[in-house]
Amino acid sequence: MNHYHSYAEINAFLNSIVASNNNTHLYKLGSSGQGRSINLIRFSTGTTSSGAHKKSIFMDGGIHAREWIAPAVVLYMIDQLANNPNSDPDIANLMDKFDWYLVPLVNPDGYEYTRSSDRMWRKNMASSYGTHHSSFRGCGSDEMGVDLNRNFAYHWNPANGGSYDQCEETYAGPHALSEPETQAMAHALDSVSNHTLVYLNIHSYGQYWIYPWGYTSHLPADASDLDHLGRVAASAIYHTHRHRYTVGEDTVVLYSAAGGADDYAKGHSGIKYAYTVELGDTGHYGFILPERYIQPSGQEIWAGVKAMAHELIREY
Ligand code: 0X9
Ligand code: ZN
Repeated sequence: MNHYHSYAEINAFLNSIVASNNNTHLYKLGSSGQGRSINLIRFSTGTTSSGAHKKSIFMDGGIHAREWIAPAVVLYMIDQLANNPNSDPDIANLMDKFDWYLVPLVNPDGYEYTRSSDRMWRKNMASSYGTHHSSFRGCGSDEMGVDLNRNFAYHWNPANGGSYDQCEETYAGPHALSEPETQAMAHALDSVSNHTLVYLNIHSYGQYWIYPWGYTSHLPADASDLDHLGRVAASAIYHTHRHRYTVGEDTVVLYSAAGGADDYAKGHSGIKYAYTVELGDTGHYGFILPERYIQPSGQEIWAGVKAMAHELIREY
């Protein structure tokens, strides 16, 4: 929990948990463009007494390659659920109350590329999409790829905060869900949505806890519910290491951008509490956050998630 790990190390960690923990299961959601597995670990102590799925919380990290703290924080939460290192009775309770779904690395190809070649890479590693758009001019071998957080199928629109140009950082892809990584995530979200209350799409940086819509400044009808639960999380985060997270709607707090995972989870899958979480810091280190920040980031986000879970127990 003090290092940023390779794709292979992350998989070895997941496999070791599943081998030694009866309540866990590893699912392969799909394969990346370069053939790496996109893995989900589920923690579940079983169905409800009537045989139904428990309410679930779904979290993922690493959709953007360079945001290394995001997969690290998801791995921190996986470690807390699997090993409960401080023997916290609260974790046993939350394990029993919810099913937990965690995907530590949505974009393994891009992540490995940031480790080997270009630390600031954001997109996946899709090869050239050729001449599908008239502005195609060709770009260098390290300028391909699709911004996976512009590629989801809910009001997908490259002109809204993305780009039609595959050489750009926010290239939205040739069409919605053109990428194997977004297909895998969309399918997973759709599969669990009828019993899933919360979806967190974890990024860095800026310290924001934000909610749909990203494609429009119109608020969802239940925005006050999302705002309230976001503030519960932000308050628990603040009381951990005194870091302030800004809560609000995507376009109000950040900017307008269509095709995001949060919009898909809420608008298409129907998961009520869909958020984008931008971890620390606020810009001093930015994406290149030193490893000593992994533990405090994990601690504060896990505190936020646990507070959110408790609030939901009161309400559902
Ligand atoms: O632009 C993004 O994809 C996210 N910020 S980042 O700096 N990590 O790239 C924010 C996404 C917010 N959600 C939507 N616009 N739907
Ligand atoms: Zn991001």
